[in-house]
Amino acid sequence: MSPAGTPGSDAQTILDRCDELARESSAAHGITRVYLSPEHARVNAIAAGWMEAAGMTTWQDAAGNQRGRYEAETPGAPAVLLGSHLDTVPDAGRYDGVLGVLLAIAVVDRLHRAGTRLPVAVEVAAFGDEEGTRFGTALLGSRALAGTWDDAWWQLVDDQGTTLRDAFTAFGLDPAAVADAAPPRGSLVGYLEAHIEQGPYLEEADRALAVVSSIAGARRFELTVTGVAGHAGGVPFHRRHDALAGASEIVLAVERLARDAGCVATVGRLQAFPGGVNVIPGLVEASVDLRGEHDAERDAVWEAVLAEAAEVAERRGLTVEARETHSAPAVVASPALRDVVREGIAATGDADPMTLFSKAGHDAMAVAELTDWAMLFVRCGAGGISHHPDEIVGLADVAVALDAFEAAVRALAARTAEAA
Ligand code: HGY
Ligand code: MN
Ligand code: MN
Repeated sequence: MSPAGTPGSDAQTILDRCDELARESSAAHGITRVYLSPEHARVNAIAAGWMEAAGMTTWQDAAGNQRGRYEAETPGAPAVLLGSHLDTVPDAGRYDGVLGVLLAIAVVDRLHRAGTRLPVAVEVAAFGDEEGTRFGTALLGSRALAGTWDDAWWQLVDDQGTTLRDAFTAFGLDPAAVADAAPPRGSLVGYLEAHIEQGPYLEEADRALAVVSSIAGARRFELTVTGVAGHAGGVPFHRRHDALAGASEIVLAVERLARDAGCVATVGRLQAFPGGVNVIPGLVEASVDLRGEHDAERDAVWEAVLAEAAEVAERRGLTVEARETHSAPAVVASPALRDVVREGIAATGDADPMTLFSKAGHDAMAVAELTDWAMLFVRCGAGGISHHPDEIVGLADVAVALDAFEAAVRALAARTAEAA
């Protein structure tokens, strides 16, 4: 095997596979791959082939997640679950989620090539819907695995009007069997996820890896601002009820209130209707994504946003309605598994691993309902850009991440055996 971090190495194979999966997109240009799409089915099949080549038995679970299991020295032993997601945001980068799935498969491939069987099995989950791009509510795949599925989600519809229920059946899944995605209670010893940082801090610190302390809790809303459409020339200002002007004040309030509270908030989508250049907008639909390290701080920001929106509505003669579309509480990594990731990073020669709080959401937020979890962050370059085609990771960083991830898995297996 080529030395780590060189062409032909395991790390190069991982990057080549990221490039291969990047070609599976519904868009003519860029990477867009959503839950229960033909592209989702194709990347599941490709990942299954790589899992099988790594000595795993594979299956697609009842929620469309691609799964694999590398048996323990004692068949049927509890497993450490590794994973991340294969779905993307629109016009995505090629490493968000995908790198974590491929690092997981590469760890198993190393064990398999070495003929090693651990005291625990190693399972991999390639989750199908971390982003929530298609149906608005995120973490659907990992929540099914965690056993926290909400039947109210069956009525969610995508932008074509297809319900989640119909998308399930079109993908060959049985909605009534979604609970089968959850592994038996007690069958997991923990969940480890490797993921690109999606931020600038590792690059600024000139470090390759970090252990994650916690993940911000996120809430998403759909805002509807209703005014009165009218003639762009004929209606004097004092008679206007301009939904877009009002919504614009609210967007700036979202930014200011979140920033002042140390949270983050984004209006990622905003549409004005009827959309004529010479028509005063009578209706605006906008999204709000709001996150905080602590749920209480985040929720206080939302209350302040609603209060300011009410003032804008009153002053401008508008109505403002907010509908929550997603909510995931902040989660703290389990100390024992965080130590295992720290041990893995230390095994690569970084004696004092960096710790980072994740403002980006991850499947670990959902899996936290089922088992202990920890995450390994990998530096991404170009200022940490992500959710963008310019997302980038370095070959050497992937190599050291693979070494750290393998060491963390071996450490968790050893600790589990000692504790047995
Ligand atoms: O939005 C997030 O933080 C994640 O990438 N889904
Ligand atoms: Mn993402
Ligand atoms: Mn991600």
